[in-house]
Amino acid sequence: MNLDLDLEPLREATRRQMPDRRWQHTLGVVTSAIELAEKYGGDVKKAELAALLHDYAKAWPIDRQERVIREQNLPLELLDYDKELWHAHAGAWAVRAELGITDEEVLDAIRYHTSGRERMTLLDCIVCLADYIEPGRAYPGVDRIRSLAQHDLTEALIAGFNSTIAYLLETGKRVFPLTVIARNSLIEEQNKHRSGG
Ligand code: DGI
Ligand code: FE
Ligand code: FE
Repeated sequence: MNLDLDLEPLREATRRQMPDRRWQHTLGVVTSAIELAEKYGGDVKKAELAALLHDYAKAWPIDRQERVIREQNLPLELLDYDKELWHAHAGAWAVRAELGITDEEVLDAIRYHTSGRERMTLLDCIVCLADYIEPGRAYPGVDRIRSLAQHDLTEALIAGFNSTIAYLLETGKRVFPLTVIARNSLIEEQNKHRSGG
């Protein structure tokens, strides 16, 4: 797909899906994703596009998100876990169906931006981490994740997943297995890297 595409109509379409607070978050994720792509040698254009679209379905009514999951044959297992996980898969479907986005790497980065997945690509990591550290984020531990992001993308993302998993444990919620798999996979990556393999 031609990534020199005009982002302006996509910006407008995305902004229309959400209240202003969520749009400001989206702009923050775009800024952080571009910075991370520049720092870690990622594809800056794909990072910008995926970040712009990552929360496309986030503000949709929850029954609409559920309907997309059921009708478009997305993983039904999602419905057994926190509703916060649904918008990522519904959004990846929607930006293809409604906006004509066909780049599979971009679609995967959107699809897995909440849960993560095994062997996350650089683009997956950039979008997921940008979501954790964008300038508008304020939660306990965000500054430590921001500072880790200055020098180690994998370490920072592990810290992000640690904070999410800790929060889910504290609040008695189920943990989507793919998040545990994503964290384990990043730790394996890190160990390989550290042992020089
Ligand atoms: O959409 P955003 O709020 O910008 O951020 P997100 O897409 O990363 O969603 C994060 C929320 O998802 C966060 O409040 C925790 C919640 N969540 C619920 N269950 C899980 C989960 N996140 C992950 N990674 N794994 C889960 O099992
Ligand atoms: Fe999200
Ligand atoms: Fe987000």
